Amino acid sequence: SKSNLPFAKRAERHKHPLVKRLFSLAEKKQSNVVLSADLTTTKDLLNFADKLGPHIVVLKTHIDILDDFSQETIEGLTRLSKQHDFLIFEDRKFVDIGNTVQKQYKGGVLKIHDWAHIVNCTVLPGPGIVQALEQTIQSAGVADRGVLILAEMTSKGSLATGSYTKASIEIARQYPKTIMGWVATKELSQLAESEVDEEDFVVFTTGVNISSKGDALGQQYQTPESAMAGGSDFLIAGRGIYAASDPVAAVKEYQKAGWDAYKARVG
Ligand code: S5P
Repeated sequence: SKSNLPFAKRAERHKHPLVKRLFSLAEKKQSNVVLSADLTTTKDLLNFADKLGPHIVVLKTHIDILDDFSQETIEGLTRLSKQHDFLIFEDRKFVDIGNTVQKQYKGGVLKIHDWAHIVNCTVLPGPGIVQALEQTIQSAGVADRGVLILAEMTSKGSLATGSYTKASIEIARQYPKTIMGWVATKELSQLAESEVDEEDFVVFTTGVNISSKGDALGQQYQTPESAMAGGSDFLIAGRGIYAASDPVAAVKEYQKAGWDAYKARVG
């Protein structure tokens, strides 16, 4: 399966420019770590982005949790993303009719499309949500934007299962120019019949933590090794890294665990 191919090979074969860049970045930095930078001040966010940036391929934000969001936040993130060569993923989890989602993506105070390379959405509203995001991306005429579908969730009792998850894969296949892959606990391509031989959707796995099994609000974790064994490509970790007593040591530990597991898989 495609998950046994090296990232360099997948970069070469892929048609999505941002997926190509993501795989190449991973090879260059020898990292498949996505930092979930759930910090609540601009100072902390930029500080962590600066310190941990060299070890990650993507920095995932929840821009609406900042106490002091301003243009400075975005300028800082953009500067650091260039300096340390990582992509920015705003974990916005769009879920609405297409018309509303376009306004949320392009406009408001956050202007997410201007600065986030990657965003995600659910397919609860049906395929129109992806069509809307695709239209915004295509009319802006930029090549380095992409979308992930939230195909599963890590929290206890999640309803993002079964036919919802299967529909996520089917909808992804309808929008290969825009959809990079999905956020899921494991590889899911096999859930829906494969239409294209060359298909290669990227699997981002969240709920990754080396030293904890979960939290008091229903979060459930797996280790980097189990995520990679399940067919994940990129590991999203938040508190396991930024809340560690030594976050730089922690990010290096996740980087090594993820990269060793990747190397073992591709042989
Ligand atoms: O199913 C999900 C999907 C996401 S994107 N479960 C998740 O936990 N997330 C996000 O990943 C969540 O919003 C948070 O930003 C991050 C997990 O953070 P951690 O501190 O538990 O590693």
